[in-house]
Amino acid sequence: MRARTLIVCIAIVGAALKGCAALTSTASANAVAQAFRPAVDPAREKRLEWFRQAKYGLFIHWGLYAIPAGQWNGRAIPGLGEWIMFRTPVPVREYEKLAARFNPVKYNPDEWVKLAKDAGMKYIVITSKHHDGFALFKSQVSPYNVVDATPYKRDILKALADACARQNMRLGFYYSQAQDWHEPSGAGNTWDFGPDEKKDFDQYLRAKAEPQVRELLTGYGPVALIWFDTPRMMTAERGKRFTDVVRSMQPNTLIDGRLGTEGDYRSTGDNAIPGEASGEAWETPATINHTWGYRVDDTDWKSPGQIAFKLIDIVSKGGNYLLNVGPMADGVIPQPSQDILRTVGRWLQVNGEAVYGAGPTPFGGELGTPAPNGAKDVRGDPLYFTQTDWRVTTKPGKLYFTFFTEPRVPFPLPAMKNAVKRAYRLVDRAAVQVKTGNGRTLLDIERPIPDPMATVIVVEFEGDRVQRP
Ligand code: H79
Repeated sequence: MRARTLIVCIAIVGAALKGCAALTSTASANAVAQAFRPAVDPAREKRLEWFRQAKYGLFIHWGLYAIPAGQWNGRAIPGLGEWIMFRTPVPVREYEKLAARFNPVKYNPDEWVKLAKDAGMKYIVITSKHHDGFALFKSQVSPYNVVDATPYKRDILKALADACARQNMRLGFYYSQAQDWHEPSGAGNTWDFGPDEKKDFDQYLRAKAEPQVRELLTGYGPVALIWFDTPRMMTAERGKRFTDVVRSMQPNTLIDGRLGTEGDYRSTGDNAIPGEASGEAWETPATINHTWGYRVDDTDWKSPGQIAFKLIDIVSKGGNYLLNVGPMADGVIPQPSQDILRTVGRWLQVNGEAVYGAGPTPFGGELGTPAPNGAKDVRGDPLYFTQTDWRVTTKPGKLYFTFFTEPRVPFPLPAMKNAVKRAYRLVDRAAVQVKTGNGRTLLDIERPIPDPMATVIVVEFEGDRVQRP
């Protein structure tokens, strides 16, 4: 797929478009995303205020699957690390034996929160229970949890919630509401329990999923959000039972876009970045390599530059970036993940003004163009020829141009009616000359740009918002 993408890029994009380009897809046709239908709701807008400012969060996938780390009986099981029980498949009676080996003595939640802070991330979302059914918190309704079933015996989430409270970090919980491969009536485990259609799914929801979500909203302080996933068999009525639990217990807690009924914001597909900007609140969950749960053999990390591009790209389209790490079974986040996050964090320390609280591009031409003939990707979403050289984010009276490659000089601003007051480099506030030529406003950007990873030029203009001609 990647090789083909490259060839298509060179053959078509190279001829048709200026600058470097890559072929990506949008998530707009994603079935999950379509379940979300936003209506104007002042209470929701209020709940979303922090989320719209935050822009960048840390996703953590951790559970029993970190022990096999992608290998079962010496054999590599392809796919996502956290899906190993399904893909092998492993019977419940065998998989649950992993709990006796879960003893993450190096787990240090204060270090995890500090890492998120150093990375410039403003919220953390951790798997409280993934599809395998194992809870990282003490539960009264199922003994299949870290306190009752492991030698570690301590509540992972409580320790993380305490560390987040100490360091003023927002914390949310991923909860797999529909799939639960440990339970006879949960969705997904057909190898032990037969087809889903024959299960008493509501029995599972009432006996485990709903009460566990209640537990998460009880013992862990303010919960920033609940991140539901894969809404199989989730009717609107079933979804509403979860909404009622969340709203009645913590009215400020956000609900993501994958519950199966309306949530507070749109969730794109996994790793799917839309092609265009949107004013609604949305979030892309994404991997830093190719798996969510730790796999010993997945060392294909995205570079800090790639992560920075995705972050600015997403912010310029109005969204949030929820970037994942998969800690190892001993409680340590893989060093390469840490290094990558901290490198991007150092860039954000200087350039964060272009990210936090910034709005989407008022232009859009810089994002690229849809592929001709309505071409679709494997998901069925429209293909985009994405431009990768620069992006625009905004605040009242300001435009932030982030350049990922050396810009063409002089750089012509996209057409706008507002007069430009001044321009400067964000890194050192050095003035950038503003000229006009052929009716265009031009920036005399000094080359080479000071930060080869990405350099931000701030353009101040008359008025609050850009007026297009
Ligand atoms: O938690 C992470 C993933 O485990 C979860 N969402 C992110 C945030 C997720 N659940 N389902 N999926 C992602 C889609 C999974 C698709 C596959 Fe498969 C799993 C492809 C291969 C294994 C299911 C089983 C579809 C084909 C075989």
